[in-house]
This record gives sequence, C-alpha cells and structure tokens, in this order.
Amino acid sequence: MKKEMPEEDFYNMKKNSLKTSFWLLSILLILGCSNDEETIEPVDDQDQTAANRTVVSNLSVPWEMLWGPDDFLWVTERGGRVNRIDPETGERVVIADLTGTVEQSGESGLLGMALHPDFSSSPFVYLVYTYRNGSSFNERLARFTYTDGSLGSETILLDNIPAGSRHNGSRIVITPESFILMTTGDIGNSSLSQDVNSLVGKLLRLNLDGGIPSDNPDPNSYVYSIGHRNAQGLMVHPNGMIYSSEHGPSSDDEINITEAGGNYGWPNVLGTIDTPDENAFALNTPVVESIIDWTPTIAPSDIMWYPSDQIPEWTDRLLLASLREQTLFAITLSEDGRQVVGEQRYFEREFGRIRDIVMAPDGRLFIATNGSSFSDNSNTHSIIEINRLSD
Ligand SMILES: [Ca+2]
Ligand SMILES: [Ca+2]
Repeated sequence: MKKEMPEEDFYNMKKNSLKTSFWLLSILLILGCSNDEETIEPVDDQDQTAANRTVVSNLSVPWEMLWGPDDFLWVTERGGRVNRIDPETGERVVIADLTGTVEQSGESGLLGMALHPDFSSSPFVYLVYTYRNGSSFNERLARFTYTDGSLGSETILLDNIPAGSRHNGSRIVITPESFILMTTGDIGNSSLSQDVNSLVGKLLRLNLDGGIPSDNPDPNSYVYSIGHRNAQGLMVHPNGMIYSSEHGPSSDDEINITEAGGNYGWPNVLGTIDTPDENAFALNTPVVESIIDWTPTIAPSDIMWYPSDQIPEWTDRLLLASLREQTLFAITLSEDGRQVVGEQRYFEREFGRIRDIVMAPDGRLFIATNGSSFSDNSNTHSIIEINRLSD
C-alpha cells in the first residue's frame, strides 16, 4: 500500500526550500545584477495593498464564502461560526455560533454551506460540520432557518457520516434542479472510497429535504460517484456538467467532471491511467480520468465559473483556489468543456493560502485566505476584494 506523506510534511519541505530560495534571492538582490536586462524590479507593496481591498482581516479559517441574496457575504469559519459580512464596510455579524457542537481538529470543523435557491420564501441555510462521537468524529449535513438575524431550528438531513481529522471533503452546492451535492473525503482510510456501501470518499446527491433522489444511480443510496480522496471544490458549470477539484496524495491533484455512477479511481488510479498497476485495475473496473492533474501537488480548494466581463482575463474561465500553492488558477476549457486547454496563475504567494472564492453579481471577485500554514487557526485571516491582477 502506498504510504502517504502527511500534508504538514509537504508544507515543511516546501517551506524549507522556500526559505532557501528567499535567502538566495536576497543575496542576489544585495549583490545587484550586472546585466541591466535582468534587473529585478522592486515590488511596491503600498500599491498592491491599495489596489486589492481587504474587507476583513480577523477571521479564523474562513472555509465557505457565499454571496447572499441580501448582497452580504455569508462565511463559515472552521471553528464553528457563521458570519454575515458587509462586503463594503467589513461590518460583521455572527449569525450562528456552533463552537460548542463542532469538533475542529486538524482539517475537521464547520465546513461547507449553501443557501436555499429561493431564499426569500425558504430562508434555509445548509451546513456541513463534524462533531465528536465518543472517541471518533462524525459528520452531518443540517438545515437551519434564518430568522431575526440568526440561524436556528436545526433539522438534520444526513447524519453519522464517518469523519476524521483529515480528508473530510464537505463542499456542498445546490444544483439548478434543486439537488444537494456534497463531497466526502476518505478520512484517511482509502479503501472505503471504492466501497459503494460507505458514504466516505464519495460525491453524494440528496433532495433538499434530505431524501434520496429517485434518479440516483442506486435509488436507495445517496452515493452519486465513488473513488474520491478529498474533493474540496465543487461547481455546476453553465453547461450543466459537475466539476470538482480533489486533493491527491504526493502527486496528482485533480479536476474531474463528475458523472452519475462514475468511479474516479482513488486509491487505485491517480489522475490519468498511465502506470502498469493503473492499467491493470482499469481493465476490470472502468475509471474516469481527471481532466487535469498537478504534480507536485497544489492543494486545490474552491472552484467556480467566472462568466463576467468585469475582469476580462478571466471571462469564461474556471477559477481555482489553491492552499499549498497559494495561487489562484484561471483554467481555460475546450468548447465542449471536457478538456483543459490553458492555465494561468495569479497572486502567487501574495495572499497566503486561498481557501475560497466568490463572485458578486456585478463580477467583482472576493477571496478568503487561510494564512501561511495548514495549522494556522489564528484570527488573522482575510477576505480580499480583487481589483488588480498581478500575475
Ligand atoms: Ca481520480
Ligand atoms: Ca496515474
């Protein structure tokens, strides 16, 4: 069995090589460059701060950020708070505090959130969080009602999903047909991803009331697709297809097009089918390959489609937030949406780890940052409005 290196080891490895690069770069800058054409222009931090506007800078691991029908940012923090934030003033109101219920340990905590598509008549907020169950964790999907400025009337839609301190998936979206899609991670137990009877390592599909849709691949199961490791980005493209981003182990972070009944390979196939072992597995078990993969890994998080012309460089691109790579990716798809034909990188290591992205109806883009380390749970994380592309 393949041994996985914990994410922190990767981070430290990367950090050390970054440190080395930093000192080398500093020495080069001090010595100066003899060739004028290679002079490195100094970066003007003041200009950068002014161009991209910090909305708030005192959040702790903002995980999901949505643009509400009230034109406020709705933001979960992994420790257990749900916030409503004025995107213009940064004024922030905590509308739910689940810190007494939620288990934040490692990567677990209060994670995904979605708002009911007809919020004015059905003011429902869907939340995914982990909680302690004896010596282990479980995860649940619950629906809350927003009234008088706070969330209450919790109704549990799906409970007792095994959870852990790592690989909990938990991104949720509501499709145009009003189904809830929810990713789950392999909780570090990779063989469960291929077990159709386990809810971990899957994409799940539910009705808004928590029931199983009659047209699921198995009408008695929430499971929509299998073979996932830890998908933390999920979107429905205007073309109707479902895309997800997924963390690989020491290689092969992926973007997939997720289809009903598909097997996405983990832990037997990573990315595309290109090794003897992968070919042998795929001979008997059909596997859907990723449409792009990254080695070394970038730790992909939120993905979204950018249809606006407000930032023309991104029009009709798939935007991807990355944690370890601390970069925003703009990905160009082929006309049929099935292939990646281009990739641009923005803000490399400018804002730290980028967990989430959201677009305002007028095309303005906001990013939620998570500090510089996976273990940083401090109250120093930001939401930033992007006004300038500094690639
Ligand atoms: Ca895969
Ligand atoms: Ca492969």
